[in-house]
Amino acid sequence: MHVPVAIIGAGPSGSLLAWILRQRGIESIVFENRSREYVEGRIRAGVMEQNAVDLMIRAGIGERLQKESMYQRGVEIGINNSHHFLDFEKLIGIGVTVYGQSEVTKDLLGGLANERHNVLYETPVTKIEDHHSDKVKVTYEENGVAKQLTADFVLGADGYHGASRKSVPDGGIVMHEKTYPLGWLGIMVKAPQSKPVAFFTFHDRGFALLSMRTPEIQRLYLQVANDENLNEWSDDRIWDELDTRMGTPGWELIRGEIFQKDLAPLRSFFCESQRYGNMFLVGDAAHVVPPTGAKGLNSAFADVSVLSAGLIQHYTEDDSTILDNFSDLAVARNVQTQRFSGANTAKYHIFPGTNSFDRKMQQAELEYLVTDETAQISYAKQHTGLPFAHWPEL
Ligand code: RFL
Ligand code: PHB
Repeated sequence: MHVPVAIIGAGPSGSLLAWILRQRGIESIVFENRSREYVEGRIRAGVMEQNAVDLMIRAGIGERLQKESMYQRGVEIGINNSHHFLDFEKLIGIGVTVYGQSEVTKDLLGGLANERHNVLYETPVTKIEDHHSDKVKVTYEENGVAKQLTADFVLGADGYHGASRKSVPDGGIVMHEKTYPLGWLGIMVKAPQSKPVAFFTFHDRGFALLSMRTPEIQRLYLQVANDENLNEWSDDRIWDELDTRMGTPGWELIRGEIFQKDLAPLRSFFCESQRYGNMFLVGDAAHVVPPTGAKGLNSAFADVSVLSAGLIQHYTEDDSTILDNFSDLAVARNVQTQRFSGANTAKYHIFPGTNSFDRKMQQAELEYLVTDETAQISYAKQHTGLPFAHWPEL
């Protein structure tokens, strides 16, 4: 069998690519290692940039997002228990949107299912070969049986641990990586909102973040070690630690039932090229950022915007200009996102080996940010997201 486009991974990147291409009549098949329920239930990102929101809306899959998402006009920053509001809306006329990644994937995978799109769940891709030919070979495992097809293009949207990037021979793509001895202990909580915006805190006991998913469901994080034992964190210990790092007189962090606890180790990683022959890499397959900047899902959607624009131009106008520029455009944006996410991580976290001088400089950096309007404008522009280089014609 030969298909125009084989997409590996049905996370946000792969499912949005399949959805957009489908709107323009470009046929694709999607391979997903896990079940649909698993992908839809994966609690991850929560904050979307306006461009990511607009892409969903333009693609005709943003109806529920427009109804149920929560717009936020800025963020709050805590510096050793004093709270400061940065009003992005006032500074640059734009805020961010809260809509859980699990809602994004439910919308996209639901949309694809309604249109009977070919998404093969629990069907891992095991091998990709002949990247430089116009028949890239994909081997996958369906019900335990190895099968093969060929494609004009393979889109590697299979996340950091996926098969697509690993299929590139050594040296085929230059990669850069930094791991941190830090993790985020995340909780999902049934409780009303304690603040109308996300709250990032710098504290002598480490970083903490208050975010949200819906008016009734809150998402909170604590900086811990990357190999932290979650069994040592009772609900009471988590709440007490959050209170210590976030609390201030006159404000109360509202507690509630914790219905999920998870640990996310922090990582920075990117590929210097997002193309190898006729295979393109998008989203976490090509780059991972520490979550402090809320950029992972948004960078994935920026990649998808340019790549889908390129594939649509290629198939409908027989013009490969955008496709041929995809990798350079994607990498240029993603390097900037790495810089912002890394710098934002460095502002707040306590790193092993950090001394009192380093901590005072971190604090001074944040104090400058919360008092200087020029610094705030620059921060707001980066937090709310860089432009997308191309948009698909829909
Ligand atoms: P995903 O979501 O990892 O999806 C890849 C899919 O590929 C499948 N797969 C395979 N399928 C077939 N064959 C194989 N061999 C395969 N190998 C893997 C996997 O099962 C999976 O379904 O990558 P994608 O689509 O590129 O999406 C990226 C985002 O998930 C990620 O960047 C964000 O979640 C990052 N992130 C955040 N991003 C934001 O923009 N805003 C946020 O607020 C935000 N918060 C976060 C985050 C990530 C976090 N963690 C857990 C790392 C908060 C956290 C805690
Ligand atoms: C989240 O809501 O999960 C979230 C918000 C902001 C971040 C990271 C994660 O920077």
